[in-house]
Amino acid sequence: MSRLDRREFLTSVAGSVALSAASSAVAADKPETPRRPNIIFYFADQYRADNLGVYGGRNITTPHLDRLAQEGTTFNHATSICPVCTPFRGMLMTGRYPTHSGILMNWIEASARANPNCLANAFGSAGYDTTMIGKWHLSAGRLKHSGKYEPNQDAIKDYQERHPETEFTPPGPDRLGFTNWQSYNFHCEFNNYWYYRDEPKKIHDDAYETDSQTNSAIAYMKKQQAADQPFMMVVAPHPPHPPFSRNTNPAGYLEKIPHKLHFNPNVPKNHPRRRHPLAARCYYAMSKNVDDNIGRLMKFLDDSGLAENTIVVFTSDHGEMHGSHGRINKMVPYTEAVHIPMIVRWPGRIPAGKRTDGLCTPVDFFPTLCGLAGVSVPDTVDGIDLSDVCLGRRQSGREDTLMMNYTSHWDYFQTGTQWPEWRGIHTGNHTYVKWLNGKEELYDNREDPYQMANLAEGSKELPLLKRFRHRIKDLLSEAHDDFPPGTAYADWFDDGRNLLRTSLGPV
Ligand SMILES: [Ca+2]
Repeated sequence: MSRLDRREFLTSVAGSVALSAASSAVAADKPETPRRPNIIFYFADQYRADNLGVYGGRNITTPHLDRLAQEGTTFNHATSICPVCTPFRGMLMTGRYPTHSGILMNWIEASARANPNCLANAFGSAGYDTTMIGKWHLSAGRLKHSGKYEPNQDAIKDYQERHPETEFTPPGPDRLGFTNWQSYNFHCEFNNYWYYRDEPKKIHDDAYETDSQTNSAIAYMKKQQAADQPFMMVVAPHPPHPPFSRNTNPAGYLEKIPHKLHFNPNVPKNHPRRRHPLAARCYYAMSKNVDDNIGRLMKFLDDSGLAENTIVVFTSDHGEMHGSHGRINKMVPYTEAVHIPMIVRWPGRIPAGKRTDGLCTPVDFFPTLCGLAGVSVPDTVDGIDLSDVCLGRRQSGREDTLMMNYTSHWDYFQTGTQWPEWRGIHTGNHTYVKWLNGKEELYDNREDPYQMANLAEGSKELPLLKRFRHRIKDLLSEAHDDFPPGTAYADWFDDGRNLLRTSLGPV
């Protein structure tokens, strides 16, 4: 069956299921027909794959996420192809490469005009109730009129004085199709948590951010149980994101983290993360708290009976370097920054306890969720429907993926500074990188999991290197990506960071 035929088939099956559900409500004596699956897409920020026991984590235990893996399928090679907040979120919501959606840097306005067919639009049109809980980071927020090239603190302060609720995204197209909203654009007040609903007025909660959002998710599902309508819910906690400090930690968790941490062998001996491990310990404290919240969520699903017909996905927007290759944070092509967890559970449908080597990228989430739920995928989507891989019917959906970092600063259109621009290819087994200055890197991730031997430095004529040099041209062409310096993209936006054009043309 072709991809389109299959979609139509699933849609028609799903449609008849919905009709059956309606008629069974009338004829109460007939056995109830299962309705379309609910979706919980839970992604923590900066959550490395190897935080989890199931990915070999050694610094914390993650019994609840490990249980999710035992009951679902785990992707060994899920990759955050543009490892920074907003581009990930843009790829999740649109299923498109950042060059096509225009969502290629933090703190810009995601354009519904350029991207009318988003994840929540698709599920909403298919009869789902759609809910966003947590960090949004698809709006320009406090940086809206702060310029495009250099941080301008005076402009940020001036804008904030005139617009105190900078992190509010109003109801309407800017919410990219979500109807229920308990969200905020960006803040790091994990212990003084606040969010917005439909008014530009902060709603404060005494609970730690991740705890609060999980409470909200459970309260929403309780309410939704009474409504005869499936839901698609995204839950996006900001922790474990910097700042990594006692003030931003969940109470009682730092005590659970060992004083002596395991660091990868590619972290220099004298790196500050090794010498002063408090920051990393705080990171793991926040990560441990995420696992406990997944435990609470799963317990609710068990107790309520929702577990059986609810697809749960756990992933992350990118990783955290923690000193590997001398770096912290993200925006680099190395495993610690790009390897994300990806576990999907749907009892009785998705094989339990299975590992797959199939590649999974952020542009694939949208069509994959649609494929699992029988929702039509818009033809604007660049990603691949991996539902057959999730369901154990196919080994993989793609052999390689483009990776990219468009600008050398996460909030401004800069070039060649702390996080120089690069493009790359990830195949699971290999990582190939080309930097804007022409430098190449090639790693065999099986033989050299810490990426310490750059094969491109050995022989410039290595056949594999030649193959990747050729292949990256195809992948860049597919994404309409000319690999320009990061400053070139400033022309895509006006002074309010609204999108004017993408690589496909004017918006
Ligand atoms: Ca992030």
